[in-house]
Amino acid sequence: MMNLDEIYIDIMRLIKEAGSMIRERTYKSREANLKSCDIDLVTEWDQKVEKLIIDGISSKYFDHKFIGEEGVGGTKIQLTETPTWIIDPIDGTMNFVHGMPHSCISVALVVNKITEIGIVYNPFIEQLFTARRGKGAFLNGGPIKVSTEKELAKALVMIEFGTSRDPAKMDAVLKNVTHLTPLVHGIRCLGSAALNGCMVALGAAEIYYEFGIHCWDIAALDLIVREAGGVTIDPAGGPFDLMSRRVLCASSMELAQKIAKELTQFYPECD
Ligand code: LIP
Repeated sequence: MMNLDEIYIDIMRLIKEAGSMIRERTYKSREANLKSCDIDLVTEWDQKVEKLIIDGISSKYFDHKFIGEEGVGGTKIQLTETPTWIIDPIDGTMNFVHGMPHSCISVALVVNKITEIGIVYNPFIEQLFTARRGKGAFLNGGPIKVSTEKELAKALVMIEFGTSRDPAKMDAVLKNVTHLTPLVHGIRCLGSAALNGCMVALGAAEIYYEFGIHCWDIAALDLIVREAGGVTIDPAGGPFDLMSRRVLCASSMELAQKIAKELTQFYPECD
């Protein structure tokens, strides 16, 4: 029998430790290595944070599995019924490298393919978003709720440009910006998928969508948004698939379906 209360205390301790580790580093070095292309970055701190969390959890929970952005756990991306931690050690690595204080640690625990815990922690401006299934969503311990706005014309929409220079993908991104700009209240981009989603949970924005993200970018935000009263669906309007590399979250299903109808779709290869 899993003791989720105890697991939650353990992961919070590790995330706080990881946050203290990276908080000091952001302005000190702009060094980064490249992954899939010149805008897909990794720093030594991404790897250190992922290792700290995996080592900390696996020293106590021997059967837990890990899907981490940096592959420190060595496992390939495969979501099974086994308790699995989905970890983005630094979401918003580009921001981190530039010293822009919008990066976070994003961690979710998925058991039997159901997300039980979601945590997004921005240690640079001390924003800790947390959710446990069925228990609501919180910012720094205080409950948060999505916005009640139902009009697309009054909705603030979080978007991203992503970490790929694939021309087909960029074409879809830019078409959407051009098409949506006159239809919505405003368009914003924080440079972190997880923090964009948390803005919807907080009620500070109504919509966030992206094509090309990975499961580690969105696993935690999905639970946080739903626990704050919002929805997460596929950007074409169907059910959300964590491994599809497509996400649309919104403060209501009504608003989610309204924007889904307006989007030029892009279908990346799945995780
Ligand atoms: C990135 C996000 C960025 C999003 C990319 C990617 P990384 O994660 O922060 O906002 O557009 O799709 O998910 O590489 O910084 O962890």
